Formats: sequence, C-alpha cells, structure tokens
Amino acid sequence: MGSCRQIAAQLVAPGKGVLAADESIATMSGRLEKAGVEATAENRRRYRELLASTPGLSDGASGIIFCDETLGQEFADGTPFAQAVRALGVLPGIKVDTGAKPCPGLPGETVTEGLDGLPARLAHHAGIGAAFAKWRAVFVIADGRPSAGAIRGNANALARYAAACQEAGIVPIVEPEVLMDGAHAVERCGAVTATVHAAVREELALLGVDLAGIVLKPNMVVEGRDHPEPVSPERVAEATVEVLRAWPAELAGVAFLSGGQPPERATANLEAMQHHATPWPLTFSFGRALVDPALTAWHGDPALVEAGQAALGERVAANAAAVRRRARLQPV
Ligand code: 5MM
Repeated sequence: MGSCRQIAAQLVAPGKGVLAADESIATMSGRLEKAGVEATAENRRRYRELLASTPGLSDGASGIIFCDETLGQEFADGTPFAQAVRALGVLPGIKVDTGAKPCPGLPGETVTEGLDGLPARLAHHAGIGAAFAKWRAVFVIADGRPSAGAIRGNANALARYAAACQEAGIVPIVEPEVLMDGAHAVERCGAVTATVHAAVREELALLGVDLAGIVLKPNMVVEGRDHPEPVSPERVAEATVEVLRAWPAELAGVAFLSGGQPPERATANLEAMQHHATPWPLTFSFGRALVDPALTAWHGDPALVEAGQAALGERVAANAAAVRRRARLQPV
C-alpha cells in the first residue's frame, strides 16, 4: 500500500497531469480513419510513439495511460513502451476495463466490465512495468437516468477494480464519467455527479480501498453539450469543487477528464479550479483535449511527426501552467 501512496502522489505531483492515450482499438481506429490514416496496429503504434516521445513531455506529464495493445508494443528502436516511457521520465499506466456494456435489466444504460481475470491481468501488467491502471464508468443524464441500479452497479465494479489494483501494487485511477450528452443545466450535472460520487465513495469504503493510494478522475461539472448557454470557467470551478468537497482529505488527488470539451475550454476550467483551496491537488488526465490537436497536425504523415508533437506539447504545457497556478496561490 505504501508504494501505491507514493505512486499516486507522483501522478498528481505539483504542476503535472496525466495523458490519456488509452483509446480502445475500435475508438482509436475510428479516430485514425477520421484523420485519414489507415487503422492498422502499426499506425496505432506509430501514433502512440509520437505522443509518448514528445520532447519535454515529462515537464508537464507524470504518466501516460495506454490500452493493452500499446503496452504490448515497442518503440521503433525495439524498446517496449513501458520501459521507453519510464526512461523518458513518465509513468506508464494501463486501461484494464473492457468497456461500458449494455446492463441487463436497465435498458439504455451500461455497466463497465472487465473484472473477470483482473488479478491475473494486473499481475501481468505490473510485471511488464505498469505503475497504475484506469477503469471508466459511464453515466448518461436523461429522464430518470442514471438509474440507481446503474449507479450502484458501476460504483461496485469501480471499487472491486480499485481493491484488486491496490492488492497488485498498482495505483487505480477511478473514473466515474457523467457524460456531457444532453441539454441539461450545470445544476443537474452537479446533482448527478454528487450522487454518483457518493455511491463510489461508499463502495470504495466497503472494500477497504485506501483513498491515499487512488487518483479520482471525474468529469468537470458543466452544462450539457446541447444546452444553449455555456457557463463560465468560474461557475464550472465553483460547481465542480462544491461536489468534490465530499471527498476526504486523504484522497491522493483529482485528475479531470476533458469529456469532449474544446481543448482551450478544458484548460480554462482547470485553471479556474486552482483558485479554490482544496485538500487535494486538482490536475488533468485529459484525452481528447490533449491529443486531438496532435492527431490533426500529424494525420499519419511521417514528415509531420514533429508538428504533431509540437501540438501535443503546447496543450500539455498550457495545462501544466494552469495547474501551476495553484502553486503560486497555495505554496506547498
Ligand atoms: C482515451 O479514451 C479513453 C478510452 O476510451 P474507450 O475505451 O471508449 O476507447 C477514455 O476512457 C479516456 O481516458 C477518458 O474518457 C478521458 O478522455 P477525455 O477525452 O474525455 O479527456
């Protein structure tokens, strides 16, 4: 447990965040094709090597999350991904859920699966160098949703995953994501996020998960994508921190997902969070808000690797700068 606490603290170290590059094969293939790149294992590997080898990445990124395909691959020089990124000063992580699947009994809702054989997979991932893991539960806001059953089922799975990770000496990133889909107001997102978090806390406690050895990866509290009026970063920060205040001080830290927000908005919201004094650091574990500009700039052209890396480096630096704002406000 000691090493989990140490690694969790490293992941949320002042001025650093986590790069989520763990798209499943299906998601990554779709994104490559949309960018005009053939969806092959080699192109997924090339893209992840581009991201992971971005010059200066470790200045703003403490860790990178991969999917198991990538963790089984190698850099072009033959170095396995986990070893290569460790050598670059970044901790490798692994997404271990197998996705949000339709939940029997709850039409239209999902439960995230992946508990079968999890201890053996975690032992394998630890053996090849993974320092941390990630599991994402997904909640949709709609009439009567998320249901109590979907919240409970997903919270229980998150807790079982987290307990298994800590037993394997791997830090669990616990990701309950309330999606932006819909036209709901920011207040509804706040209420749903608070209810989901309460269930997650309860299940984590029932399984004895050490909060000082996990990183929470929540959504920011924002209005639905189809809501007519976007709320300001100050309002997002206020609403988000209000929900997070229910987490005990021993929680290692909070690393937000970006959830499909435009990259600049995610960064502005993250910066606004830093103006609130909290017992845990508030940082980023963005996927799309970090990598979309890089994929667009590169779009599979070997001559544009540096352009892709520059685009990623710019987003990582902007978010690291946002997080460093906290250090100036609240010296540690
Ligand atoms: C990178 O995408 C992750 C995996 O998604 P799929 O398994 O559906 O392909 C995803 O879990 C991601 O890590 C989080 O949603 C955060 O990403 P965003 O883009 O929301 O910051």
